[in-house]
Amino acid sequence: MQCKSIKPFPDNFLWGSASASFQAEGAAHEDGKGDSVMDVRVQDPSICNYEVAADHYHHYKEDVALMKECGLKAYRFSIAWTRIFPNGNGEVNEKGVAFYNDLINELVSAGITPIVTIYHFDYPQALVDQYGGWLNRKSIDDYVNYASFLFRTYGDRVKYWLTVNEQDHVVHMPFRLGLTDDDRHEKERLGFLANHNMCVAGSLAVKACHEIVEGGKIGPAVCFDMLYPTSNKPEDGLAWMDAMDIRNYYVLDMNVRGEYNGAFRRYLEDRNMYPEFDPSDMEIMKANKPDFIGFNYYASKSISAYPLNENTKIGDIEFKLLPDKEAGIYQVVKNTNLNATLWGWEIDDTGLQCVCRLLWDRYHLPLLITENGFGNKETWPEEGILQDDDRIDFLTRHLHNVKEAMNLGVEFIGYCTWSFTDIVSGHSGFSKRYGFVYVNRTEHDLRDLARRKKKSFYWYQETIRNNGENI
Ligand code: BGP
Repeated sequence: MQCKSIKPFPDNFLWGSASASFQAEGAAHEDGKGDSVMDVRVQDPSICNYEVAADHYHHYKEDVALMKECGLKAYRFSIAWTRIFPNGNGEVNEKGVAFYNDLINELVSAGITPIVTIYHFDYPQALVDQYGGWLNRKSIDDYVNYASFLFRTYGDRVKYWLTVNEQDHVVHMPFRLGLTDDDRHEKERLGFLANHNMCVAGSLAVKACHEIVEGGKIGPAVCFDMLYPTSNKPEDGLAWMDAMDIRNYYVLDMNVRGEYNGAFRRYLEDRNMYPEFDPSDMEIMKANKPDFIGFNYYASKSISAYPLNENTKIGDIEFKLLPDKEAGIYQVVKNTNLNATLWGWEIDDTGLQCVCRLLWDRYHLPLLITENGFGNKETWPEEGILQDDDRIDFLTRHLHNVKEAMNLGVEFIGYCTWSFTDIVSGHSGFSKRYGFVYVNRTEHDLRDLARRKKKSFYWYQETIRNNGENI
């Protein structure tokens, strides 16, 4: 709604930026680090791998100094599980432990609050080899042991923790689970089994965090696209509701309410994908609620009904990375009202306000926006600095919607842009940049990896300085 006036951001609002270990650090085989599923995946050779990335492992002091100069209040990063436990379990790698101690100390002395993601896609390959990874219940113990080790080691300085990044995506991305089988339906079934085990593991990590970290707060970091019904046809409204339950709410409903929502459960049962488990699992989830909801927001999607016809049957799915058409339920269609990034991600700042309000209404937990950003193709100009006005516009509009949601009563902990420096994109290597700071390398030419401040760096610096008054 349009309000008469708009209240400012609170003084303790965490203005942050985010990254993930495998996308930022590089040093993929240095100082005893073990392989993760991201290191061993087979990918398009035209895209860079994670060997060097933005070389944050060797540039972390410089990067933190730039964060300090920008005025960041928080930095969200993930710990590479295989730097701490190269085999996923067993022996600790002291050099890996030392790296994160140094990084955390550097942040704390720069006055920047660390927000740590325990697991962001880079699952230990050794656990896949040992017992099948997330498909096996042993994975729950190994995750909880690893998380507890982090709480004991860093919990004196780290008070904000995130359990799993984008679990709702991981379960649909077989290679991130270490699965190589070709049968996509079977992979979906296994994905939902992994989902269940991750939910139990995440809830036990919430418990451990509360027991070990004094004043610790912990929550999930899901991906939450806004979905809209494409038209006012009732069947599109119904398809939208189904899609919200089975694409968007299902992980949070397990994390926060300790339940499979009705539509999600029926969806799994109809497709023989509902996992077998002991009812005590749901008690674990119910008893260990997160303290906040972390979510990544990039885009919205438009949803239409997709009724069965003579060529389709229940269980048929078409994928575009994630399920795109679910026979008998819904399909994702292009939203002609929105512009999109070069990669087709529909840009929708209003959608962010909608998501904030939906999540607040459903769960009544404070929100931490763990990622939001604009990916673009960028090259450093011959003269002057990179004028990334599109990014400034994108972030300004999205932040304005956060401010509006706040004015309507939604509680926030903070907001992290994706990303601070350019880092490797999840699917597009170094050709898709998100940072305030340009990293001088290309897909396969490492150049000097020098850091250069883009125009948006100064915009964010000013925004933080005036606590979002310009938003
Ligand atoms: C999120 C992931 C991040 C990051 C981001 C941008 O889904 O949590 O790790 O990759 O998306 O995506 P991409 O790099 O594919 O543009």
